[in-house]
Amino acid sequence: MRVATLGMTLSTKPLHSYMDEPIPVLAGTGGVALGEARTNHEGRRAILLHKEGEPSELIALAETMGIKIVDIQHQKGVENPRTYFGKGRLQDVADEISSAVEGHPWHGVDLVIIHSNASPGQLVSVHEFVQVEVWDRVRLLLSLFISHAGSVEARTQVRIAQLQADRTVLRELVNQQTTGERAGFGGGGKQAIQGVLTTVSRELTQLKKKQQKHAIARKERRRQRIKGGARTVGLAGYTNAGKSSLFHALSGKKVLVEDKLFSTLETTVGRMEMSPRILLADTIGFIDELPSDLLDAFHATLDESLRCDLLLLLADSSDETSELKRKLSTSRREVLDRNTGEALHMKVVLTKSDKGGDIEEAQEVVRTMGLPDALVVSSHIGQGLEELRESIMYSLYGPKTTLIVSQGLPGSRSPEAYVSQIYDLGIVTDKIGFELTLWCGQAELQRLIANSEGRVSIK
Ligand SMILES: Nc1nc2c(ncn2[C@@H]2O[C@H](COP(=O)(O)OP(=O)(O)OP(=O)(O)O)[C@@H](O)[C@H]2O)c(=O)[nH]1
Ligand SMILES: [Mg+2]
Repeated sequence: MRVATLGMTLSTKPLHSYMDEPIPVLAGTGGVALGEARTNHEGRRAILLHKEGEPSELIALAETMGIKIVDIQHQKGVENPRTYFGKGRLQDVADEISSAVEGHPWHGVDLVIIHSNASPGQLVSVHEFVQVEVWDRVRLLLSLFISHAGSVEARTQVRIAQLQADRTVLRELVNQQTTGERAGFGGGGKQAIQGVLTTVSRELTQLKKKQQKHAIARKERRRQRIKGGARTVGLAGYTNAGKSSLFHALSGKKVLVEDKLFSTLETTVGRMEMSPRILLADTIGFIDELPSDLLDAFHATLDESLRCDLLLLLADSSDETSELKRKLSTSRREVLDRNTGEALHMKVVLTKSDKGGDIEEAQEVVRTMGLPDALVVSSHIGQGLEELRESIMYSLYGPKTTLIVSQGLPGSRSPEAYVSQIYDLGIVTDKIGFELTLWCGQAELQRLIANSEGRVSIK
């Protein structure tokens, strides 16, 4: 069913069987979708409405999806909570879009992006003026997540976030009709929106059940790992900090690495090379001002990475000082706010040391933020990785232990059997005859010694 309202088309069609189809975009014109779903934004041209703050990150986010920001319109100081920009200025933007002929930089613009997080009312009002699709920062992120979501779990998460955002705009439309703000909007239009709202709510309920199942499965996998004596190391940090690259360098497991924001949307767990008892978790990155309901959609996946024995908080050492500070404080806040219920053991890792950033300066930023001294690494050229491995081991197991397996004593098991058990128990770094030096958990160590009939002792 389709109902034309305000130049928008509400469609109830795509709200089912989302798993095997490209995710339909209900969020579109002022948050309300237009007929066919659009998940590929490559080649689109957009105007950015900007009031304050640095726009480069949002431009990079748009570029990640292949959207070109052809112009930035600034309007400082105008307070119009209804329309974001002043009405006159919005009308100018609308006129320019509609009259741009071939050769004009605005020719082909079919998207207006609001630089900040807008209210549903602002989205609807701005759309009313410009008559092309309107996104705010949240909708830009949602569209980006949709185009990057590869797995069923990621798509479920993103779809939930998207429907929740759509619901707020739909409610605003219903509200405007009820209060009579929206003239010429017949009862049929209202019914249609309410119909979509009902379908959205129904789909949300189903998706949340599905998400719950994914979360339970994750929890169970985690429980099994812990039971098996594994220790976990989570990688966290601002988007594009180099998490997946470090994960790959330490685990050898292939994950998506791209010079794009939000390449990774879900948690991947892999074993640390040569230390299979240590599990690493790569996960979605953080970004400033991500509304909490949007991040909440990712909480199951984030939790899997953040509930760990050791958290590595990554930051790009080649970023400008102010950028580094901003990204680190956002990441730290997100990590701490997530309140995983477990004491976080955290290390800061400055990445991309081969890029020629000012490492001393970066270290100073870390220090002034009251964070522990950072380790410095390059996943590309391997710099600092050995020190990082050692430091991970030390955090997880404390100092190394040297064990001696005695050969002369009688017992039900051979010395070789104990040696092999020691290899299973921890990470052996040296072996001279029956003397083995290793990293391993104290509880496991005490158990081995107690059950060794006096054969195994600490040097
Ligand atoms: N020069 C250099 N580039 C690096 C290094 N590590 C990562 N990069 C680059 O930085 C970009 C982002 O790397 P990723 O590993 O995908 O970063 P991420 O934190 O996983 O990013 P998201 O998943 O998008 O949040 C890619 O272009 C990488 O090639 C490094 O040690 N040196
Ligand atoms: Mg990644």
